[in-house]
Amino acid sequence: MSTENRAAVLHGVDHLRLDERPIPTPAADEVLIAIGAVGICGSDVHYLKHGRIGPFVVEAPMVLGHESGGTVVEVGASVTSLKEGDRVAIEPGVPCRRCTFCKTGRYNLCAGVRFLATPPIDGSMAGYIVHAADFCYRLPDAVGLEEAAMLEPLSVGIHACRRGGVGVGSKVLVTGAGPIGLTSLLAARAAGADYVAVTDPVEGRLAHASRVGANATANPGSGDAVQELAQEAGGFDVSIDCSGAESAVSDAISATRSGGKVVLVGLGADRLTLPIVESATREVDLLGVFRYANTYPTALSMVASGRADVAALITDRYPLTEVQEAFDMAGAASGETIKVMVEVS
Ligand code: NAD
Ligand code: 572
Ligand code: ZN
Repeated sequence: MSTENRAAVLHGVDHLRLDERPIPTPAADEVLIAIGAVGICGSDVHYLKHGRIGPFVVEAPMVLGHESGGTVVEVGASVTSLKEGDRVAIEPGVPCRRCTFCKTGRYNLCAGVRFLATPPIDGSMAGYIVHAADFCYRLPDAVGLEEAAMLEPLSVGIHACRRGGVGVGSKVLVTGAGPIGLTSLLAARAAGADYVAVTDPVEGRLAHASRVGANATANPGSGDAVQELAQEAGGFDVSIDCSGAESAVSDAISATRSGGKVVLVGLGADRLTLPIVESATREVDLLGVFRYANTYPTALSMVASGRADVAALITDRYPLTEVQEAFDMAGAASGETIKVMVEVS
């Protein structure tokens, strides 16, 4: 075990630095984890570029990263579920466990959740972190640490599909082909969807969607492309917006069959002008998504069994020493880049 703990610390807008941090000591119910791989999420890039997301303001130096996998190097006094040497996926949000939301299983809605790399909580882009043992999931040998990191964005896709009731035979529209749109596609496929169409204005992203299993793709900028997709499908049972774009959510409502569901994953502007009368009178339900709950075991099973090829979404890799370059790549608006992975040890 190294005695160093180098961490990617956000000090202010466009000011990311590798700092040396003390190696933390696990509490009784925690484990100390040597981090192996951390995916860069759009929220990490947003905090770096703007120093905040809505009311969440970075007011003190904060370690970035919340999509991570690593190896347990020490266990707290009361931990029996894990041992030194276990490789784990880290679920980044640890809720209070006591409120009504926690007690009824909707712990993603807990107001007391501590989520990695959401201010003021430090993230996981570091040599070592401590984490609640029951929010760490032991990996089978066949699942690597990069795939473990990918269980996090896959969880968002699984939760979106669950919210929309995606199942065997569903016809699904995904608007937005970034990492979250593509994990929603993978999750829909794994849940048994028959037909998944994906839209995005960026051709390179549509090409990636086709490679990982989209049945059809369309550029929303070209004529009536989304309407034509809807006609071909006979109306989508479930549409999942993963863009936050007003026009995409509008398209999603119009493309969904009467009685179907639109799942709002993408978060863009605070207020959107939408065809709300159409949504109401055709009973197209609009459903919110806030992260996920109870998804990690399912995500791990999907990946371990080969039903969700999350590795196919990893387009770029950098060592921690080149973390600035990694963020430059993640922030560049390139259709070729989907998920940038930072290799820590
Ligand atoms: P991303 O920016 O990489 O992907 C968004 C994609 O939407 C881009 O490829 C963009 O070209 C595309 N897009 C833009 N306008 C479009 C349109 N009119 N029609 C179709 N596609 C369009 O982001 P991501 O990391 O994939 O995340 C997607 C969204 O999900 C973001 O808004 C993010 O904040 C949000 N998110 C929400 C939750 C949640 O809990 N609700 C969790 C994770 C991410
Ligand atoms: O993987 C979790 C995740 N959640 C995102 C974005 C990216 N990754 N969300 C969008 C921002 N919200 S938030 O409530 N917030 C900054 C805490 O606006 C959380 C969900
Ligand atoms: Zn994220």
